[in-house]
Amino acid sequence: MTTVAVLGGDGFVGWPTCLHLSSKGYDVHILDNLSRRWIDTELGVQSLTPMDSIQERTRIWRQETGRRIHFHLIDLAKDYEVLKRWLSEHRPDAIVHFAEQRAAPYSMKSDRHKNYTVNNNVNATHNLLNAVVEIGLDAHLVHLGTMGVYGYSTVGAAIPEGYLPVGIETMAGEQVSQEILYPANPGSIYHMTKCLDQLLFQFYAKNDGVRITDLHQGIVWGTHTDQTRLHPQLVNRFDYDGDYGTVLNRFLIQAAIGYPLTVHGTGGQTRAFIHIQDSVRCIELALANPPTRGDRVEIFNQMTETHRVRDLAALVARITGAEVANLPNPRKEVAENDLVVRNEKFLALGLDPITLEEGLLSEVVDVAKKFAYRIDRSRIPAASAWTKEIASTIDGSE
Ligand code: USQ
Repeated sequence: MTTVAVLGGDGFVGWPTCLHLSSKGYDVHILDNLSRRWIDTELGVQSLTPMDSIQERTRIWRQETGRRIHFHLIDLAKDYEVLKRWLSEHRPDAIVHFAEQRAAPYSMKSDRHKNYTVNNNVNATHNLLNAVVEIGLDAHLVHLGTMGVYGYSTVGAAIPEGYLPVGIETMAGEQVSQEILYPANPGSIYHMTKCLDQLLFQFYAKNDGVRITDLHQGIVWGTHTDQTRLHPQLVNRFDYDGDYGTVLNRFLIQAAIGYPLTVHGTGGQTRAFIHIQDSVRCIELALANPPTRGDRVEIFNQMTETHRVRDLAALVARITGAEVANLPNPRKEVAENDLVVRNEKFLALGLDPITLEEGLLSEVVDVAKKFAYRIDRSRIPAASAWTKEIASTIDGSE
């Protein structure tokens, strides 16, 4: 049986990944400090869906399927020695690393939130790499990165999967070509930490031969997977608030409760998307196709389609009859951009993408209607401003 450690296995993509891998026969160990639950408490919000404790979730999974998922309360960023001891005792074959603060607006809330996000994310990744090398563990490390490392320039050229071929002229006037890591261009402190992660991976792959796959994931939408549907207590978390809710899921929840869809600015931002079911399938595919020791970091673009924010709002409005509101944008980002992304590598491995279709969109609206009584409407607006200037403009407009 292949043992996989899922770091951050209690989160929005982590939990359905654990269920998916367990159903595929992996021996799954969750390492998590439950920080996401503490942040809910800090922000005074809760998942739209009622979530049980992690221990209760794993108990229900065992009851329903006979399979065990183990839980270990470990803080990767703070407890280096505990992490190292756990890895040397369990020696997992593979490690999936989700254990980072993943919301851009949360990372921009205040100087404290910036520090927390940088310290937590960079230390977690470095502690992990450091420990793996120190104990001589040849585990395949699969990291959940982000499409946001590329940035959203308006050039319009297709974004390759991680590496960019560049032509350079030698001193002798000869043209040579070289592949470089695509230039990092983060749009938030959170996205910046994922850019820093990339450098850590490059170094440890080169210096110590660590086998690493970095998944540059787009915005996840949807809530259920085949396994979370099995029992009400296996339900996934579902964020709707202005910090953790992501754009399409927010629009669907807003539509369900008659709240005007919160489009930032003109809604000309184009982003990459992937359904949660495809997200967990991609992680399975990545685990099944590890790089060889000594290879460079393997990078996949984990997305299936691109959409413009205002087009998504128009689609949700058409299906549900919701109104659209164009709000001042709290973020510093390009107002209008095109986005073309290469994703052939997952398609070649057999990914059959789930694309936006009304049935799946309506399913999310139905989930939101079912739990609408849990929504605090005052937590819907996105209140984290990217700069002090933007904060004063937004405050002034209210
Ligand atoms: N937006 C709106 N209205 C809203 C919320 C967002 O117009 O109510 C806009 C934002 O201004 C932005 C776009 O929608 O232009 C995407 O925002 P988002 O909150 O859906 O996504 P983002 O902050 O980029 O972060 C999310 C996840 C993050 C992941 C990233 C993938 O929280 O963990 O890495 O998506 S990506 O966007 O491809 O970098």
